[in-house]
Amino acid sequence: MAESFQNRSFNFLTRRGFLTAAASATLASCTLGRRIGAVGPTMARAGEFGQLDATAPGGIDLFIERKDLLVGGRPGRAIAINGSIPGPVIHMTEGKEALIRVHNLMAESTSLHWHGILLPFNMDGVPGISYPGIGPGETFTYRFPVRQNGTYWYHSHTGLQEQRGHYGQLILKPADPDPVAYDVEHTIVLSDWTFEDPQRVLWKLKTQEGYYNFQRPTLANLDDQMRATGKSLSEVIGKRLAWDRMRMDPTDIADITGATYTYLMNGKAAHENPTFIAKPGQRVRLRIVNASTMTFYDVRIPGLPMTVVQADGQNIKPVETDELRIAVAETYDVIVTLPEDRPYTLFAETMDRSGHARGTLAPRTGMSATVPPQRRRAMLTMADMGMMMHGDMKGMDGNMDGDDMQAIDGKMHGEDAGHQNMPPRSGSELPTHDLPDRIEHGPDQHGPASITMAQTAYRRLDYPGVGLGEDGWRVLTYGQLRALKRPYGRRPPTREFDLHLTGNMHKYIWGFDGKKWTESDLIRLQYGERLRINMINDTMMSHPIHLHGMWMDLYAGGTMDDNPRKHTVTVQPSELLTVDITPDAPGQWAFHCHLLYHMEAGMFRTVAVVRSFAGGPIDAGA
Ligand SMILES: [Cu+2]
Repeated sequence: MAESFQNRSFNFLTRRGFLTAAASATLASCTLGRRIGAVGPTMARAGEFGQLDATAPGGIDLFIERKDLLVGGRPGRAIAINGSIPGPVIHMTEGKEALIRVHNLMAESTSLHWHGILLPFNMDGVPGISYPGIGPGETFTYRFPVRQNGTYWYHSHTGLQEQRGHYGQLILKPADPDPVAYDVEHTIVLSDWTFEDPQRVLWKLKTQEGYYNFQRPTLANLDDQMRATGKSLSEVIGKRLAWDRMRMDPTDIADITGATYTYLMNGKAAHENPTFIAKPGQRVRLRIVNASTMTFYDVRIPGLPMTVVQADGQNIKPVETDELRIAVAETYDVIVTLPEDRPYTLFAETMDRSGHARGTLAPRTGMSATVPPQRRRAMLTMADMGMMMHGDMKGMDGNMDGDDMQAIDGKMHGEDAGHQNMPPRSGSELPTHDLPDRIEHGPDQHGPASITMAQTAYRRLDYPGVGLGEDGWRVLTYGQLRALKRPYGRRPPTREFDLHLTGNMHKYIWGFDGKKWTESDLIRLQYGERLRINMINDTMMSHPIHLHGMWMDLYAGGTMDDNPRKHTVTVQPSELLTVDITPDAPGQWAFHCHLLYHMEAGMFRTVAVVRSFAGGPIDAGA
């Protein structure tokens, strides 16, 4: 039955620039790959995905199944979509209706969420919020009008399934002529893969703090630290002890590292060298999606500047840069042009410097260029701790020493805990430009579910991120993002609240305002209001925060005319980041950290867009 569905409704695109070989390979693997237990030399390779058009007549079918695939040349237990990881690139055309039948061929429940897409809430694909999920053997039909364009992606919202490859790219073609000119385009899906059972990874994180952080300073590498910092043995030991008192680690930049991860570009490991054809002089559009569960990537092409034209599917004023950090769940579109008839390395280094994904941009197949060495791992700094005291950001070496740490220690474990959150402020119109550059932390310490807390959180819009900006080349920042055209619905907010990002790394509890999802209430937004959320990151990690169903208008230092809008915003350690929202999509929506294991550990809220705060049912027909 499944076979006939498939053959009838696969619509392969022939758009120039896409590799048709990949498409036919997918058709083959879909048909053959369903044979259970295919192993050894006959096992299909990850990364052989096709192209489908969900707005073509008849719609499309997606088949979700457990499948053994060669990942980086090793057999792994994947969750494949139409036979592959990533799943097919799904195209849609703005103004048309998308029709997607998702068939669950697994013995467990699944789901499929359209990341960044505006649609009725019951089409959003989050089990327990939008619908019950897709049970074993069941088919769920998604049908929604396509109201936007740009580069997006889709993925499972069930348990840890995304870690096994349940994701793919979405390309939404604009109804009007595309303001971005290009000759060829390529899909770049970055992800992280483990051969371990993801549940076991989570268990290790919960029971052994820093399990995957083999880079932490230890007695054995005190010598290295002394050499690197030019400090004495006692200073180095003092610093180490200070971090221990803080019960954190300056190298805790990622929870999960290359110790278990294989880093993938389009399902291929670095040594498999996925190749993207680009002739000299062509304008090449790279549609980059970070479909990782936990990995931030720093993307660059040595020798080639990149012109960033889109962020999270939204056109921005073009910015030329040399490197960009892409958070989990973000997308960036860049234009590059090869000046010479030679290959260039597309290098995606992990933020924690424990590995990389890599491909090659080349005029022909079978070529490769020099792969740059991985840079040294970065250390968190005083700024990450919100310790830019007295506004004096100059004259600091950026690295904390033991005395600084003692001062912080005293502040952070003060006796003034237990206060209530500040009530939401509302009333008159709030300012929309030149917002305050910092916020002092209130008395609430958010209880035992929050172990660290910066005294002051700062705007860090021009900070490229830990480990970036010292290499002598340009790095993209949020402060550079400006919408190409003024987005709709911009007006001053009349209500605001602060939302603290909190966590306890020992117990591996992550949440908002010190509470896990299971301990929290709904966040209620009134339909049509204009609302501001000030996100304050009390933790030492960067969290990519994602709101379903509605745009977040990011305060990026511009004005209502040109601040960008995003579906996912990274909040860096000790950062104050502000977004304005118009809740224009009635229903229930997910709002969460997109680091999969943080979400699973509780950094998640349900948002309800209601007709009135006075009560009454959620009116989906509003
Ligand atoms: Cu997080």
